[in-house]
Amino acid sequence: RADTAPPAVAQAYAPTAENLAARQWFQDARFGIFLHWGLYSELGGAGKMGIAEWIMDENQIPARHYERLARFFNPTAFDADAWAQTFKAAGARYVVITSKHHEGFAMFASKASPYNVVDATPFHRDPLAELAAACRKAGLKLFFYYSQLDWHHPDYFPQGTTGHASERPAGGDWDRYIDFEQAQLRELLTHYGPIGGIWFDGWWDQKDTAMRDRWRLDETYRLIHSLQPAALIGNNHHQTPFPGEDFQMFERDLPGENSMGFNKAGVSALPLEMAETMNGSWGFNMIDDQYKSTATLIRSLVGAAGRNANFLMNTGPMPNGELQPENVQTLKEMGQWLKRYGESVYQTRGGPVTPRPWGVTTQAPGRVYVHVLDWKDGPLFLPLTQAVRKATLLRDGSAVPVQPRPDGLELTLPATAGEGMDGWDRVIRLDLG
Ligand code: FHN
Repeated sequence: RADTAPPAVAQAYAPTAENLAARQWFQDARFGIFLHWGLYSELGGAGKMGIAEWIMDENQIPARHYERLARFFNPTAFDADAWAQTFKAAGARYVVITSKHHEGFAMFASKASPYNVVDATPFHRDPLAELAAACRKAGLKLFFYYSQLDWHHPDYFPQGTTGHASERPAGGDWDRYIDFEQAQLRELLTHYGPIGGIWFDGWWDQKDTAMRDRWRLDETYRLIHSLQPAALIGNNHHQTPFPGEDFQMFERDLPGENSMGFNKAGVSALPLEMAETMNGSWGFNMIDDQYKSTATLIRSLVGAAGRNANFLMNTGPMPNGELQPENVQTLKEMGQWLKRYGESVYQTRGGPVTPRPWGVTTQAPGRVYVHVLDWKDGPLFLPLTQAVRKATLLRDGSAVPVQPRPDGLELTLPATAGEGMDGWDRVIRLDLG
């Protein structure tokens, strides 16, 4: 079967007015923070391949041994308000946190399984409840990541394509697993106030098995939308969106690019999002110090906006519950850039000019922003035929000479790129009309 065929159970879906409004909000937001936090965070990426949150699979740790990590999970320095303030100052408008990753451990109070942060750890606190309250106070929307793949639940059977076979039970009741998943989603959608949405991952684990059509996606999506119609559903299945989904994400790729080898799906008409790491890992990785520079991350944010997509940037909290200091510094710098240049990103849409080798454009009513990311010298041609009333360099408001051409216009860029953060993206604002 073709990878892109929707699952057989899919039915038609008509989003509600609240949901459509939430999609607009989502697109206006443009910048979110992703958090991978779980038992794996304690081990700091010391697995065979260093993908921190995959250590259970990488090292083939049997569930009965891995479970012991819960006894030591005690991130007493976790301060949800401090996190929310850091994200807010970075210019983010929403937060997505792992409520359960592939390891199967619930980072929230769950009656559906004792394998959760409140019942199984000495911490006994519900970090998602604390974060929900802090985000609400700070004016950030909170989304929950939820892994459909589960290396711990005995009914997650047969094992899928990830290969985590170590001491897995040799049988299981798949429908019981889906009931469990839905029970946890019900908890997430009823105990934390209005949430931004559910960010699914792990469906791909069973895409090549007989279980592919047995996820009961329709039922699960209907449950979510009936509990919170405005909650947006996205599923990182790397395929063209299925009915019932409200946005499409691309993992570590700008929409339409496929440098990772698994984002083969076409770009849909739904709101878009690109998820990216700050070093090479999603979960906290103490041995990976290949941090991307602030300039690189801003360029990804701008590249995403120019392709009409949000930028969801990940950080992996440390075992004590604090954010990594290296990441906090970068977040601060992103906030400084967004303070100056935010109008060219927030509440814009991609275009009107399609992405070019030199950069991208974003637009808002009556305005176009030209983001010049790579340019050596000479005039820059823009295939834009609308009349331009005024062209200004956003960094200091100085006028940019515009020369009309029959098929567009030519901009004369300043001879030098700006200093420091002003040099990451030369933004020119065109006022139309
Ligand atoms: O396997 C996961 C991975 O650990 C991480 O959560 C990323 C985030 O987009 N998604 C999965 C791979 O597609």
